[in-house]
Amino acid sequence: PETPADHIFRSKLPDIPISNHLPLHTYCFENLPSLSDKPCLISGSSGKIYSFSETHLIAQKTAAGLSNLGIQKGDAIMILLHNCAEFVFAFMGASMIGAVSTTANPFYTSKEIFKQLKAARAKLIITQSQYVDKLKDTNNNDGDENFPKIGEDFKVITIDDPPENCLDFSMLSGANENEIPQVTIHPDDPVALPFSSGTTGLPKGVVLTHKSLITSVAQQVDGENPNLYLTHDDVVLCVLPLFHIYSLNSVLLCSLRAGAAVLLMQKFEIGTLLELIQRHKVSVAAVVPPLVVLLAKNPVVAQFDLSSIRVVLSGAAPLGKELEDALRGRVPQAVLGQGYGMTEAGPVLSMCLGFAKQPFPTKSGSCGTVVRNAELKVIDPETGCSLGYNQPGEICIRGSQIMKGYLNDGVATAATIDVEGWLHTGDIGYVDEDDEIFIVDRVKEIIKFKGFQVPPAELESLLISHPSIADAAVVPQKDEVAGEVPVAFVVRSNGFELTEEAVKEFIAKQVVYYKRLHKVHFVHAIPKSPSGKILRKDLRAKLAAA
Ligand code: AYL
Repeated sequence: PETPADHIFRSKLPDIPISNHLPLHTYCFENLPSLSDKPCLISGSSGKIYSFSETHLIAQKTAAGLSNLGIQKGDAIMILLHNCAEFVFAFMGASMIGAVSTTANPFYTSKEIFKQLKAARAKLIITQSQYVDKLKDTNNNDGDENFPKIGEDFKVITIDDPPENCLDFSMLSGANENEIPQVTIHPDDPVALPFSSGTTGLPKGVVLTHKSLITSVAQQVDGENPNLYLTHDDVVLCVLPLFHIYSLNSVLLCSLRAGAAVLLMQKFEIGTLLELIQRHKVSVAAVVPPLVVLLAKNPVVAQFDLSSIRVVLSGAAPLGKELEDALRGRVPQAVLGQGYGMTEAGPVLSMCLGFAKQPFPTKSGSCGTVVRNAELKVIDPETGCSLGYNQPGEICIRGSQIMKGYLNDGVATAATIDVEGWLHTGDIGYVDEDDEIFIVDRVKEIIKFKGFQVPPAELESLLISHPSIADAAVVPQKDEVAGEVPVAFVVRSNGFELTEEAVKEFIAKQVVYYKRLHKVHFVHAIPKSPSGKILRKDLRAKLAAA
């Protein structure tokens, strides 16, 4: 129970009124009248520019088109796309008819896509023709007659030439915007359904409502002194994938709201990236630590003019002080800082106050200060008691921005959001005397490969399904390039035939590239607690000692 002694940390910025009674699209396009002809989306590959009014109009047409295809309020669609304008039209269009977008990585295997498709009960997938084969993969239906089929159980729309049984995106974007059905959207209705494994277990649908996303965006870019100050003149780099909540929220939604242009990059390539930054005079760059490594260390960077960059925001994984300082040499004019987020938290918990309109001094290595209109506490993981300044413990967050819960999973929801409304992150950190947050460790299972989630439970269940594997555990190992990589401890069930290569291959066939095992250690037993929980700390310690 909460005691008066609970130590609660807050932003240095005052709370503000937040229009979180609106539907998300209404909020994001609220300033449309003053923005109409300003560039909104810039396609990095084609150079095509969509103004704010064009973006809004095509999103409305897409809304009508989705409705024509039978998508109704409360239905889910899956966006299986790299960064492109159609991603934005689909997401905003779905919002306009009260539908929910579940976003997924186009590099996912067929198995991973179908798991999410089924869990989200998505009725339509928007993708590129090259990925359609994965959507009709009959190899992973396990003989199930009821396995979802294209055209029968779900529709497929492609943004390029549609293969057989698929529809062209113009079916959506060419619809009549006057045919959008009248729907009443409640602030607690879901609008986005990213998947995350949270602090434990398999990936789960994270229900983010209109209210949660508006609150999160407002915490970043609204108010007289916004925490993340974006203007109509900014060009914001969108190279991180929009299917991940970091880019969707802090890049796309924040830019739409603030009237900044978004430079969409379909795929990452360092030369193209630098060329685009120079050509479009990118002023705000959202990055992840591996990208900071490239920008700080790759010699090719020196050949480009990066003087337009005024803000570099890094998030999704720890950014060391040394690396931040190394980047400073390359973009001396820019403010560098971090955002700290978690999909379930809406996602942003804290943001560098050096990005504010009237900035505060900040320290290298800090993850920023808790966002406004929210409460943060640090608890002793053992006792649950809240801790004061400079004492590391589990970070908890409370506010209207956090998820409504996990989709159809009350047990996992209750294990993450307690009865007082605190969301427990599984991250260990402390708040220093200047209210800056430093993350020092993680008590949850998740492995982060370049900021991407690798859920150990998912790999463990695949490993155990192998006929020659009796037991398995997957833990993170530190890695120079990726931050962390997954490695497995495996107990063989019959003799010694099973090789490391065979195990790696078995996993690699079933998962997206960043979940592949980097090493397999064969052991006689997996260390477990009396209750049967894998003692991950012991395994991590074993790796560190090796
Ligand atoms: P998920 N420093 C250290 N660890 C971090 C940081 C950071 N700056 N940001 C995220 N993490 C870790 O759900 C942490 O363990 O969301 C956290 O619980 O894929 C986990 O990643 C969550 O992983 C932003 C900035 C969103 C960051 C994000 C992060 C979304 C990642 C919006 O503006």
